[in-house]
Amino acid sequence: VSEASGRIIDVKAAILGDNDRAAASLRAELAARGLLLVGLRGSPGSGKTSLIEALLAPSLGLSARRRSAVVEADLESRVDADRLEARGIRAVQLRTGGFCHLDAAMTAAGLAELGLPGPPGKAELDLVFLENVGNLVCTAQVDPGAALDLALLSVPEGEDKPLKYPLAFARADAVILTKADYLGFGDFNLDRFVADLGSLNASAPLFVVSARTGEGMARLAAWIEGKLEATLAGAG
Ligand SMILES: Nc1nc2c(ncn2[C@@H]2O[C@H](COP(=O)(O)OP(=O)(O)O)[C@@H](O)[C@H]2O)c(=O)[nH]1
Ligand SMILES: [Mg+2]
Repeated sequence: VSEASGRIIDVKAAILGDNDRAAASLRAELAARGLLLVGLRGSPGSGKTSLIEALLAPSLGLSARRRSAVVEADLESRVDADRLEARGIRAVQLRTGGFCHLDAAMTAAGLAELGLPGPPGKAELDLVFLENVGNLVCTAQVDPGAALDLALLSVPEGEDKPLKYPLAFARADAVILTKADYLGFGDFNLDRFVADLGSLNASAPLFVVSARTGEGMARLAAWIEGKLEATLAGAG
């Protein structure tokens, strides 16, 4: 039995290894063209699409200064892409057909729908948001090839989630606490959340935001803008 399960683990490691290589090469190619791909991960309903809408709202300036688009991923439907397009945001929808995460090949397929990466030289877009399937488990295990990995948790989900889903937060480049407008109405313990996050991931900045009130959005948009400038400066 242990030999059989050993073989299963080897297969998983090999598949993940292949994906890691594909994700790294996609990331390098996009960086060379000056395109910033920002991945978002979080549970269903954690506010991923709302965060993208808020960040690309004309009032923040990110969408005015930068050519942007969104790749959406869900098990089924075009709901999120339609929702973004209704707001004038260019979006393509990937249907994973039951898969609980995006891998690098799926990301590349979504980018191809946007005509990316395109011919050598500067990309035609500066900024693409990649909304992963709603899930805190598989999305943390499989690298979709984004340059920035944002892990979202919404206040109603509770402050204990980093302890229960450590990988989801440990590998993130930034952690976004969404629906901050609910802080103070329930029993979310922000101090405990910050302490637990710090023990899992000391380097990721935390952004406390609300798509409803706009709280924290300008700071997050400015952080992304800084990453965009670094990407453009480093492009070959
Ligand atoms: N109160 C509040 N509700 C929010 C906020 N952001 C999203 N929501 C709501 O949460 C629900 C799920 O949001 P959505 O963006 O679709 O989540 P996704 O499944 O992660 O993409 C929707 O009803 C949103 O209106 C927020 O900042 N505050
Ligand atoms: Mg969504």
